[in-house]
Amino acid sequence: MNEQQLQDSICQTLEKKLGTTINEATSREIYIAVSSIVKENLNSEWLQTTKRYKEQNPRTVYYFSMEFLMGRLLESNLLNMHWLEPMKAALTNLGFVPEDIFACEQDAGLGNGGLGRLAACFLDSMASLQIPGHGYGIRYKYGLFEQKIVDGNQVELPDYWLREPYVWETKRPDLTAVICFGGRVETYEENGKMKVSLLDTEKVAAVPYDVPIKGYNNETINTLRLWSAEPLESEDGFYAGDKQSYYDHLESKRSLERISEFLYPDDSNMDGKMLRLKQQYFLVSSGLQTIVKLFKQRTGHSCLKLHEYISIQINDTHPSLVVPELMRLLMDEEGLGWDEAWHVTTNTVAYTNHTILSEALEKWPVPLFSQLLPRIYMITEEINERFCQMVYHDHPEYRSVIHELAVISYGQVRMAHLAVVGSYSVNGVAKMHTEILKRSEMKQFYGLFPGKFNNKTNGITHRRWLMQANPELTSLINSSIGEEWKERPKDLIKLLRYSKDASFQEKLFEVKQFNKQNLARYIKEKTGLIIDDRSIFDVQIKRLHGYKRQLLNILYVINRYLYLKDHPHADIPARTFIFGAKAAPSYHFAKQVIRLIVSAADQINNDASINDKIKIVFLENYNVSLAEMIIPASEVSQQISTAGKEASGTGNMKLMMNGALTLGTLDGANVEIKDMVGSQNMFLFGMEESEIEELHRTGGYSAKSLYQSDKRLHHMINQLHDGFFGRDELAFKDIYYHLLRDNDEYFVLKDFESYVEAQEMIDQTYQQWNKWQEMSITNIAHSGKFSSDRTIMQYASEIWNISPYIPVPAKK
Ligand code: T68
Repeated sequence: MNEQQLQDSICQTLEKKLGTTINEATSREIYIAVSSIVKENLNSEWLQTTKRYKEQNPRTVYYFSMEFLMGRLLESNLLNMHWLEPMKAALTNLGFVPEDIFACEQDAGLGNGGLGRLAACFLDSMASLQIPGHGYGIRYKYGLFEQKIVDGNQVELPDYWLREPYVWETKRPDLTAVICFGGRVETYEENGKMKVSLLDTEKVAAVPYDVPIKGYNNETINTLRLWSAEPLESEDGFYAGDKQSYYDHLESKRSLERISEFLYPDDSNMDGKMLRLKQQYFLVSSGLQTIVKLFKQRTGHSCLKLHEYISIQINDTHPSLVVPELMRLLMDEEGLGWDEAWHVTTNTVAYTNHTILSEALEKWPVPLFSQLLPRIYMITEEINERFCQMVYHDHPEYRSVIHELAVISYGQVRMAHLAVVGSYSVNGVAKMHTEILKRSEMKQFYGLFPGKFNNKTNGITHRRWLMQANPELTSLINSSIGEEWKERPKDLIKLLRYSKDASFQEKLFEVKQFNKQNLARYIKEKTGLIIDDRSIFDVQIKRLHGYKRQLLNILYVINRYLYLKDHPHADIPARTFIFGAKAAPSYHFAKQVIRLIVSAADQINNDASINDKIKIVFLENYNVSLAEMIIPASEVSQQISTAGKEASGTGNMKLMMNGALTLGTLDGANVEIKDMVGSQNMFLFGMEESEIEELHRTGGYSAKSLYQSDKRLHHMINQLHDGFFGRDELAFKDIYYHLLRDNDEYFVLKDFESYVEAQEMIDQTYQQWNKWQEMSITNIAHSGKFSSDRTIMQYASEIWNISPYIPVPAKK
């Protein structure tokens, strides 16, 4: 549709569907009108894709994830439909600001951070590459909490994102699955065969809500299917009046609905909560039931061939129950024998690992697991038994460590072991991460199954993170190297020709200024703080965690402040330090770091004696939409995790693609950024992973002696204890103890000096205007490698054995 047609359509929709006119409509009503026009258009193409998949029955991948951090969908749908420009024009003609209309959409925040956002980028890439691939997740009523800062502390508010109807979803009650919890297992013989039945279970309905995932510049629309727990109505809808009282009956119905009520806000500490295990089984069972049913309908084959048509990629261990649940369905429902079912299962499931932090490895206590899922537990025990037998007989070299490898050990079910044993592929998310898995965390499994292990370096969709978030940079790129890069992001490399081009540099600078002004306006609106748009915009935006070392950043800022107080006329450029970070509600240390950042901001932003050389901004409620505004305006990208701890990182890629320069350690995908741009185009610092390993091995680090011998550190750290920045004394004593008493687990003090040097390099380089622009262009030019299109192509060819769909040209 062109601009005029869109305008007419908006006016008509307002009248017919919303009973209002263009003159009276609120922004929200305009948003509803526009998104329903878009949804209607998607629906017909969606049907076509589904029909095609039904007819051709291509090999399909299902991406199982407890998290999909989708953010807003209107703008990305418009972009992928090629309607973005005409729609913006239509809205402008009608007297609205397009960005204000887009902002009426609630973020779908069904994820914690990188892992959830990766799943969303992958959906975009699968559809854009025409790969038959669908997402299966949970339709949480409450997404990740909304963060507010009250009196310097993080406060969590519920994110009731479904308060208003969600335009993009379609409820599919016809595809409802029934999920059974608890009960008891009975075995009996029938025609000489062992049969199993599960009795007296608690049942809940899993109702799917489908969201269309539109590919860029093509006609493919895949599906994100989100399952919602609803009470299972008896056929006539009445209460049958058995053992329970009517009120108990209602009460237990309510408790079943709670299964899909909220997303767990933990990004690493997996403290075994019964409800979370319920959620995991709920997702896995509803997804698998549907897949098996559809497979039989479409192919008419027995499930013996399931793996020839289907791959299931599990996003971390959270959906590992696919292994025993698929075994259950194949054996108990489809009548396959153990060996047949095991062959199918272990050729269907592929597992992605996202972390090596031991506290994030999921384990479930046997009593909890076996009570909630008795049949699944039986199968898991059998998997464990057979696996241990196999190791004992076939790998005598591992006999002495069988207990370390076992799926069930020390009274716990270990989900990572279940995932490795029950899958045909295990991948890490960056080269370095995969190497660490092979070399240390999963060394023994790698010894047993070397062929399963592979690397798939993460990526991000350049459509959302460049074309949508940064239209000004997109136009600049188009006008210099054409538009092929949009479908072949590696073509961004052609920008290298312009790295020293004065006119291109000037234009790039203008684009950055434009985006910085935009962000500065937002900051003023939200916080009242006035930011100098010529200062360096230095950002660290990610979940708050010890290993990500926001503490190192803020300690450095404090140090810079103390220096400026002593040297008010020092010739260093003004810097704005921007933070966005949510802390898990129960993560006390992380919350103290937020408090420290906010307290330092309070003091430093209001100290006139440093001539506005430092501003600190803590932006509340960091989420996808906020990221879309911050990233295009960023100049320094802080990726400063303790080496060996960040599996990959994806913010590093988004920022680089928007021209920010990385201040980072050699960790996760930073290593591959360095391989692309060279260390001369980044600011690297800190110990390398091997050095840290060595320190761990030798026990050769004492944070206390460093503190005692380094005057600068001594002075700064004492202030944490003495309450200089606190509202009360001892406000930051836990940070103080973390550093000194607990020996600085993440080597903040150890890396401090090297970090300061890298920061000084940034100050110097920023003052060499041309050099900075050249480095920035070089980073953008090399960022094509980090498009999730590349990642998905690798998953498709190396794990899923799926080729992109290439439509047959119509006959003339
Ligand atoms: C992140 N993991 C990695 N986990 O930390 C990051 N965990 O390095 C990587 O780039 C990203 O995954 C994508 O691969 C997470 O985001 C979680 O959010 C999480 C959620 C629940 C439980 C455990």
